Amino acid sequence: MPLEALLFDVDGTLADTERDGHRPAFNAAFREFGLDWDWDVPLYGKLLAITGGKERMKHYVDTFRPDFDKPSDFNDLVAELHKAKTRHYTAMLAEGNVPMRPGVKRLLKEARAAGIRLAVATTTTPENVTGLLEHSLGKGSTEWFEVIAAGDIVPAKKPAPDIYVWALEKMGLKPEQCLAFEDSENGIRASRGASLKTLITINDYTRDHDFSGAAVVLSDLGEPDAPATAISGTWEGLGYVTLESLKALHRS
Ligand code: XBP
Ligand code: MG
Repeated sequence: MPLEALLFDVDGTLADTERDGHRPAFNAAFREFGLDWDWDVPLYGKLLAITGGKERMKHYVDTFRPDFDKPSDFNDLVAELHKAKTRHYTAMLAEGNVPMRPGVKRLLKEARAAGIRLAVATTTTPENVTGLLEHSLGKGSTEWFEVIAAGDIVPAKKPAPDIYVWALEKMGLKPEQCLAFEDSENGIRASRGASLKTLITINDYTRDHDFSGAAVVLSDLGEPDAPATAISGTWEGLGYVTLESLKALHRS
């Protein structure tokens, strides 16, 4: 079956959003609410095991803050905190300080020009996706993506395959017609769970993750003047990921 579509994770894959984006946005929300919660870089790495911001905050309280006296409306507090966090995060995006990872824009443009269909499958909140696309990829780039599957649209977040299954159904595609792009173990468990061939680009938080089942694990997508390196699997491309090299990976 020919390659018809590319499905992209967002956080860690399109852009390095977690350490200097989501993390400080959570901390700003905690301060706003007068909480003494503070997520430093190593702690946030541990918390990333739980996908979804609301789920992550609940996990933090249960695991790291047994001293916290949960109010009876704890779920509402978490929802309000998450709204504040999203406000802080999208304000950061609007400043345009969260760049796309190497090769992302180049590859998306190449795929688009060749009529390859594009989609997003992510755990993060929908407005975070559009904010990142519009401010970091370019105005109007949200329209490049036929489907943006995000956030609470499916109740079971990654590593459940549901978000990918939802996107495939919406596009009327079989997994064999697509490639997925991920950066994390929870991400590849979701994409492989939906039977998608998956290309991994690692980042500082995910380099030691278990990427069993990946078609290839790369440092990044690379650029002509800054080639990607293969972490595992063979990569016979030009040194950077092109549509032609993706088609070869898809056939293999
Ligand atoms: C991303 C997530 C999200 C973000 C924060 O995972 O797990 O929770 O960290 O965004 P993936 P929200 O890259 O696998 O999609 O606070 O909006 O959830
Ligand atoms: Mg990710």
